Amino acid sequence: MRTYLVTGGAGFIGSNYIHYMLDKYDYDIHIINVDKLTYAGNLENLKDIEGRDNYEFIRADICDKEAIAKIFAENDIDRVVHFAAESHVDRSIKDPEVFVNTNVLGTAVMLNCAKAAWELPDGTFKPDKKFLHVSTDEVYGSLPDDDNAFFYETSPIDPHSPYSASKASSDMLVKAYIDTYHFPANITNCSNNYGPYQFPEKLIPLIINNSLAGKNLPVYGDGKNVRDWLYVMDHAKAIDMVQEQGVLGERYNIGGHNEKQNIEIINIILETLQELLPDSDPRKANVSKELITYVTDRKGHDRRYAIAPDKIKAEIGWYPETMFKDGIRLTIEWYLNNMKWMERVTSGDYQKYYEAMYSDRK
Ligand code: NAD
Ligand code: TDX
Repeated sequence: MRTYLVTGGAGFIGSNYIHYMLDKYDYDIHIINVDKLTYAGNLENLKDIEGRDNYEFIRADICDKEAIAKIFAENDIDRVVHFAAESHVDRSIKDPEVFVNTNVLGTAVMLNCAKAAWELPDGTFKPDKKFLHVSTDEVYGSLPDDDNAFFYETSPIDPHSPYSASKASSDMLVKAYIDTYHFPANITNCSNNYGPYQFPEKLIPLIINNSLAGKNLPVYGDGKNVRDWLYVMDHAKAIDMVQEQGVLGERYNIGGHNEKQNIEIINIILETLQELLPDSDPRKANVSKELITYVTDRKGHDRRYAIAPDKIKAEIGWYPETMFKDGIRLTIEWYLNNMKWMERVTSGDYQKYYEAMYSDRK
């Protein structure tokens, strides 16, 4: 039975990945979820699997060398899937330091502990040990408004925000371990994810939540920035396929050729909510294009992201299975059916954060 060490498993993508893996492999794998539970970590995302004897949660900071080394010492880890990170660009603009700590130093700790646990006296590694570093398309910077421009694995690394700079740095550290030690790792660079359990600081859940509450829908700049949206379960599947079928040492882009302007996304959400909410639901009257409010642009706002997924398709056979029209419907339905989750997440710290982030936007 393979043992997985998943970092950041209480966050958005990590919790969806754990669900995906336990659905797929059931009791054939053992998962250890290591998460610090920052504002973005929510164990409620995993409450349906609590108590399974092949799933275990350990609260730890990936920057804590001793805690991470102890987990490797006490368990024969076969796979590391490294999600844990500070992930929100706006937060990184306000407070870059924690991004450097978690994303760069935390990744260094993970690499070092895995290397120490897996390395043999002759400098080679124990067989069938693999580390997958989950990264982002934002490391490639920004594309022009040109429908034929894409990010390839060979595109220059050109990050702009403190978030993407910290992720690019962590990618480089993984590359250095691969190049220097032949460390058994892969890097994946994925486009914007959407789906259940996403923290409502990110565009899609924020727009769903604000629409239902009749609050303004803040659009940064002209609303024409483009993101390439991928349903989170398609990302989870890609990670598993890269780890099991990818060539060690290689980087794989993950994305679905699903580029949309932010304003298009907002309009689709409003239309879908209008369709899904029954006339008897008082929130239906709140859902209106009149809520759309253009606000001060994000500093250094990347214009367009678009992934060329040619390599992962040709070499591994992965392709996105969820059409955006289906994925966004499933996502909105999930939020409508889980309003208690949303209420708990948006109370407390998140509200304070929201005020701090938006009070100075006119
Ligand atoms: P998230 O913010 O929802 O979750 C991050 C998780 O990491 C949380 O559970 C948090 O508690 C945990 N964490 C943070 N700091 C930690 C630390 N020091 N020690 C241990 N745990 C810590 O993020 P997400 O959207 O799920 O993203 C997961 C990964 O995927 C990140 O590495 C991110 O860069 C990458 N990624 C995200 C997207 C996206 O669209 N969300 C796209 C591509 C890549
Ligand atoms: O209120 C908003 N208004 C708005 O116009 C918010 C929160 C966002 N936006 C815009 C900014 C972006 O162009 O929407 C777009 C998407 O914004 P985010 O949801 O903040 O995502 P993004 O900045 O694109 O980064 C996301 O995708 C790549 C994740 O947060 C990263 O972790 C991932 O690496």
